[in-house]
Amino acid sequence: MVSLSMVLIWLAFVRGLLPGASAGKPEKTQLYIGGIFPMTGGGWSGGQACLPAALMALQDVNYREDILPGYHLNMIHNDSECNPGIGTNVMYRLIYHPPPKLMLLTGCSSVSTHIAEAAYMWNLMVLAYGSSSPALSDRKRFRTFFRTHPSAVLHNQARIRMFQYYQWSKISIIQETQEVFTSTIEDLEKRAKEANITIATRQSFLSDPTNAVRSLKRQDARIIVGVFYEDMALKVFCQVYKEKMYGNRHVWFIIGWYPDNWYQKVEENDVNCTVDQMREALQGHFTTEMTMRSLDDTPSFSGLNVSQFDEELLIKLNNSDPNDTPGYPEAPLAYDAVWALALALNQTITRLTEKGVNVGLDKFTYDNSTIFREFYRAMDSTSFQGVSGPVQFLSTGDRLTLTQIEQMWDGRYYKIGYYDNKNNNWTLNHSIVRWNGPHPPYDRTLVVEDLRLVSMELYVGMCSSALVAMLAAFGCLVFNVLNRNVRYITMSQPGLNNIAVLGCITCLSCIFLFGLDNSSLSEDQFTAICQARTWVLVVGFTLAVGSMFSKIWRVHRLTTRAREEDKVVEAWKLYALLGLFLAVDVIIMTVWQLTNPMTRYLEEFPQEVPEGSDDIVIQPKLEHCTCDNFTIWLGVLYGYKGLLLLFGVFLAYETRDVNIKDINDTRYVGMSIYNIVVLCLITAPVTILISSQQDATFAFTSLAILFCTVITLGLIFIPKIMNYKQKSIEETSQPLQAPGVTQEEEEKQKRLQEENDTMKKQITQKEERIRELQKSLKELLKEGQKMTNTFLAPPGVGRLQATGNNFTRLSASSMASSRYRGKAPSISFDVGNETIERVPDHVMLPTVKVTLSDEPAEDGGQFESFL
Ligand code: ABU
Repeated sequence: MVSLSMVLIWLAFVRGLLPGASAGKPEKTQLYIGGIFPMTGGGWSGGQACLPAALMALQDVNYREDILPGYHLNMIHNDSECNPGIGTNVMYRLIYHPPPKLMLLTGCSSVSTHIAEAAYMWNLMVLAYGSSSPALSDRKRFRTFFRTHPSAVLHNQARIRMFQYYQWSKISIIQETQEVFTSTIEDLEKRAKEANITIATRQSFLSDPTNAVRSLKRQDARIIVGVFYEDMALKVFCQVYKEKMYGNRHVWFIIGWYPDNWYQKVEENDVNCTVDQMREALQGHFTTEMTMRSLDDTPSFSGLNVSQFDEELLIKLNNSDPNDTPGYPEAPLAYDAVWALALALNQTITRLTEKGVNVGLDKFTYDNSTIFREFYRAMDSTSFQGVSGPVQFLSTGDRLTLTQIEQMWDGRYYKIGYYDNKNNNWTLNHSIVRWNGPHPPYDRTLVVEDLRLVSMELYVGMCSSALVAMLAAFGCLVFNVLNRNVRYITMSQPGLNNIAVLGCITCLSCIFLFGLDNSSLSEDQFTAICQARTWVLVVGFTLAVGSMFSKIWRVHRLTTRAREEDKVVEAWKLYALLGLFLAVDVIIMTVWQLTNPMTRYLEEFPQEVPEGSDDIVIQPKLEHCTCDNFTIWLGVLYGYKGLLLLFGVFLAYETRDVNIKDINDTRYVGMSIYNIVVLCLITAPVTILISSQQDATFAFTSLAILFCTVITLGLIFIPKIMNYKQKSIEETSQPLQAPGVTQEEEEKQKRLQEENDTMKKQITQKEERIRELQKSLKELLKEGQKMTNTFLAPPGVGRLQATGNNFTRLSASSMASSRYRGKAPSISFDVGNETIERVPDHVMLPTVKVTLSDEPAEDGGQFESFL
């Protein structure tokens, strides 16, 4: 034990650790620097590896005769706990407790910021071995600040490059509320903007990241940059595990300077997750960190190459696991920082000598700017090969290095590439980059727009039906035109019927337009179709319903007006009425289109997640035609058409019993109007209710149009076609009018024809009656003749006695035909007190009077004859 202590003491003397170690040599002048190391506490406790590295450097510097000859460099240090308050306290103690310190060595950005901001007031330089905050690059604020630790902006350049490479254009950020991280993120935002990368959300937290992580989840963050100290990283990823924000849908980018086993310290940091859970949450995440060890084994100015440095450091760390030691990655920076200041001090001696200032470095005081100025310049121009690589300071006091990118897999970090910030080059070993899923995650949930389209089968079915109906309508039109001179057709207002057919065809063509959607149209085309189909349907409806309305109105006039001249409705008036309806349509539609043109509107439905896909959601959408004040315009149109239909129904009801021969389709037209009203009453509200179901809406609307048109055509034309078939061509094809006969004359002719027919019927009936009476008379005369032969009677007067039971006395009288020529003859029968008289028209017959009596005749019955 004693011998081991002796060896160590000897080594210490040999390495110049102890003052006065160089026994026999002139006493060295002691120089002091202050060291502020974060050894404990939260945040970054990198002092645990950096302090031994710095002490190692001091040893090596003091060992070298050519560096600071005659001086022995000492460091008085204390723990800042990475806490700005404690760090500032340590600084004051170092400053106000002699001896004066030539420089302060710091780590942990939040401490360095406070110290570096104040140090210039004591002519003190600050050299940071462990401060990454980009804020520290502000020379105006941190006038005497240098650092061997590169700025965190170098992370950002590498990150942006990665985002671009994997085509991630939307990222999210979570940060601990510390200036170091805020300034890092500000720089990241600036660079992201330049690279056209969107920051979807930026969450910050002070000590509990729970809500921030939840918020990221709510915002569907996928590519997430997290900047926080190691203790917070544990909390963040425990929450990430709980929120399931890892795996094949997420990529995390965090800081790479935590020790490799940082995630295992769950217990000591009171984190409510197991190591396995942490490992699971961290699987596949990326880290970025500046290279802190030389990439090759080139010996540094100190004589050590990086491997030798690590070996020595391990001894200093008592062979504790470097992966478990905070600050182990930064240890070369602390080693090089001491070398940098030693070399700068060395340079200062030379500079002072050159300037003829014969004052030793030990004469430095906080108000001595001479030494300070030279020291600053020397530091500014420092350039040497360190164990961390080339050490050189920019005008901002920063240092440039490569950025190293690593990925964790199964709890281990693997180097996957480097980014050369100076030359903007990068090398990425793609073969070792792994993903939790089959491909790199997407930077957002892919929202796949799914336009709900009318089913093709339904569209084809409805269009085929519409086509058949249109052909049938066309057939009706042809029939009507070809037989326009057939009396039966002529008397049914064929012109208006033709217009009704055209209206039906127009409405049917709407079915083709209603089914057109995004599958066949562009957005602009759809907007055009929106306008077109409204016009087509409105005009078609008016043509069909308006022409039937005109017809039924004419019949109504004909049957309800008392005066003959009021009954007459000239044909031009019917067409004018139809024209009026169309004009109202055109006015409404034009004003509508000009003030609130119809446009395409996409109705969005709740998103659907397809089975087996985490990255894609389906966003169902449905195209509609709409405009501003759509309901008002619809109300105007429905109101107008509704009134037309309502009035049409009234007229149809009023004329329901009218059966005017040759205005032969009145009743059918009325029925058509009823049918249209009923279908419209059903269709209009139902289509509004089911408007979100494209197939149902299309089917319902199309069927309504089909029913309306087909029933209308059927009611108007089937009876005509049947009638046409029944009647012989000779009967029906007699031309009614000579060419050149006016419509008015035609009407008059029709009325006369009707009257003539009615009278003919009456004549036929009367002729029949006359025939019956003549027959009866003849029989009576025959009977009379017989009786005259039986009984004696004076000439001209006969008396006869009936022997039958039914009547006992019969008298008959007749007048000589010569006396009554030109008057209507009559025959009368007296039965009891009643006389029955019949006067046949147009027949010149003698009057025979026959009296029937129940009483027995005194003379046994008498027959009087005037023949
Ligand atoms: N690499 C450690 C940096 C620590 C800090 O900037 O606070």
